[in-house]
Amino acid sequence: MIFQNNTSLFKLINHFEETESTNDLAKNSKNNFNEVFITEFQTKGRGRLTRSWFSPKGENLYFSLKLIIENNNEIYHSLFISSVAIYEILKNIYNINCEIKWPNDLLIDNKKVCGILSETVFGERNILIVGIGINCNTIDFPDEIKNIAVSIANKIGKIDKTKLFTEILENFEKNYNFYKKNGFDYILSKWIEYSQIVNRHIITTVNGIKQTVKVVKVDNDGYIYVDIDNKILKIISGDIEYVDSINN
Ligand code: BT5
Repeated sequence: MIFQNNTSLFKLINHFEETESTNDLAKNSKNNFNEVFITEFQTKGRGRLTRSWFSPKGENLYFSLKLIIENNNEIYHSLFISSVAIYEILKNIYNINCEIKWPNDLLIDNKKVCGILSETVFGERNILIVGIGINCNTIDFPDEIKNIAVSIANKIGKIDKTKLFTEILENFEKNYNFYKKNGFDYILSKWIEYSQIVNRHIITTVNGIKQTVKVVKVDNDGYIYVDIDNKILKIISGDIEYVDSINN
């Protein structure tokens, strides 16, 4: 399979038939430039914490962007750039109604089509790894995730995943270059629009208790703030669920 790179941001696309996790390949690379690792099959695809990522052979996209970063703000910001870039391709080129779920999952009909796992390596040069899994052509998911996972094929039929990959990389570069030149504001405003998160009710765990709360704002860095008994609280990490769905 040929994965084409039309960007100048990434110097190399490293393609593997099989690997444990593309994030590990990216982590272990000694190359001193931005590059991408992509595979047909992951034997130990990872989610956040200790979760796993269902990665059947040949069907979907599993890849990691390895980016050399200049300052630490770029870590969090680049994740928003990724979800914005993927959203725009799905929506504008494939005509799929999707939404971004904080911090950077992508949902179709409230089910997950894409997950993003970021990892960092600090050293002489600091490296950000953005691991992206997109369900492209899987039709049937295993029982454990069949109620929460969806593929592009489930929505619009099978697609050419190599084409989707090239489109996403190009749009990532476009948004990334814009960000490097102009800062995070515009990317964040797009992310807020695509997630429609402000004023929405979410379920999240606060102080160990799962509760439904309303999002009141997103700050300049993309952190969300919720209203809990008239106290405003910043959510830094964790999982959220949307209570009310949007019609876009
Ligand atoms: C994520 O974790 O959503 C990040 C997934 C990142 C996967 C990519 S693939 C390329 C790169 N290499 C890797 O090893 N990883 C990255 P999290 O938010 O923790 O979600 C994981 C949870 O989503 C699991 O516990 C399941 O419930 C569910 N899940 C697992 N596989 C799924 C899939 N293919 N589609 C939708 N949901 C899935």
